[in-house]
Amino acid sequence: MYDLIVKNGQVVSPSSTVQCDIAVKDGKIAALGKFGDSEADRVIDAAGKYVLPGGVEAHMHCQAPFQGCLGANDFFEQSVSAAYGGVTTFMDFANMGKGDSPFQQALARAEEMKDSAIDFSVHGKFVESTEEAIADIDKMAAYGIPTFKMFMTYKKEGVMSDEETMLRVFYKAKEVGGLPMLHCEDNTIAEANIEECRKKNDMSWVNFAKCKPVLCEAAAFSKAAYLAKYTQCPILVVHTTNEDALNTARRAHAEGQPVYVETGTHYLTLFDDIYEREDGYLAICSPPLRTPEDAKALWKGIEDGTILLTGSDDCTFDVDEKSAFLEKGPDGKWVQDFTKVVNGLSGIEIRLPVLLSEGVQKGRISINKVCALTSTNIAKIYGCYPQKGIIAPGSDADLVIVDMEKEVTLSKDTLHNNISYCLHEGFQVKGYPVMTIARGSVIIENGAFTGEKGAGRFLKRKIAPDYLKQYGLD
Ligand code: DUC
Ligand code: ZN
Ligand code: ZN
Repeated sequence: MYDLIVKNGQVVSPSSTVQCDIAVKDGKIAALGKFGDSEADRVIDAAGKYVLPGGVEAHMHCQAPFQGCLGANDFFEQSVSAAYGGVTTFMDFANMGKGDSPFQQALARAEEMKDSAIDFSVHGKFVESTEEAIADIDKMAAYGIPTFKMFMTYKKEGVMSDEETMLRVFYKAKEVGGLPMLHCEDNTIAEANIEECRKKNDMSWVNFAKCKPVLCEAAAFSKAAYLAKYTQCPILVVHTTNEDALNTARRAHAEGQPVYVETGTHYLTLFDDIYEREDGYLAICSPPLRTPEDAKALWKGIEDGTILLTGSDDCTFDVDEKSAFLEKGPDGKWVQDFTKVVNGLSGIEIRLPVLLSEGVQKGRISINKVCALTSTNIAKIYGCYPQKGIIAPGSDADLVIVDMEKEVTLSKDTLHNNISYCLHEGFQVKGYPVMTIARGSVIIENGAFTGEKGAGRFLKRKIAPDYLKQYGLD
């Protein structure tokens, strides 16, 4: 007797869409095939709908002290919002300052995440390369934390890794089967530009984007790719926004160099014209929003396989945090100073619908590609495949049922985070997750959360050596 059967759905993997039933027992997928209703305690009819492996979100910053702010969701709330967006596993980063132990901070982060309703994991973070810090890489990898984040900017915030740190982490990560993750923006370029704006006394939202242009990101991407080549270490570059950076990745891929590339749905759907608005500060994030032409290059990068992953980079800074350090002038308008605005946007709940609607419905990509970009590829490269990321016997029964006919107007009122604005307010999507199942339990159904606080488990990860040696996830 099975616990659950999801029947008649179109079951999606990166390489196929097949109509079949999914039988679930003890939180795992027991079998695929054709089953009778009497064979399970509960039967869900997914006729006319698609069933995808639950989303894996490996890039978010929840309750992460940054630029004087923290974010409005706690980890339980974050997991509920994620689940509404079809996400059944998420990962966050250790909070790090100089002198902290990366391993201890990663463990502390895992502890903070334990109220989550969905499974979770943690990435290490490096801000310096003391002997003790580097030695922690062994401990993290052995514990099931093989991914380590480094920022190539945010020097003033005290979280930038210099080149020495990057090199040392790369060498050690390579030794233990680890994968460094890079936020690529050249700090020197950004700071010099900010200084120029300061001299001209023009710290407008628009100038924020100009201070961190495409080449600021591409220069750092190139540096990271060459250091990775030199050390023969695989890397993953997060939130890539432009063609220059993608071309560096393409050159690396042509040589087989494992440089994995993520982009964010905000870079596909939101553009830098928002910075011209009075409330443009709400869209301040790093890298900044770019142009529609840059977004076109990203869709091309997704189509040709240069970009294999998507992440939301979710930060739930509400209006009060975004504006906490700003002042209003005599005209009642904001005195624009982008250096006083915390960087970050929300988006964990809308990654899947945006890709279904802007990607599949508009004929840019297949639903199989959406499966790869939101789940399978992420599980593979972050080392939790095939436990996560695929609908196959033996895998966790993490499923998201998608109705491609469902139309939703994105709005702060339709989303489930604790923030009172939505940069996609009024954005129409067609194709939406309607049910989310995490390890066999239905956690979103009929628009309601039916999961449990604390039901999520810490996920130990190990990356397949093949993915680290040579570019590609096959
Ligand atoms: N970018 C953001 O916009 N926010 C958090 C950190 C980051 O890299
Ligand atoms: Zn970043
Ligand atoms: Zn980030």
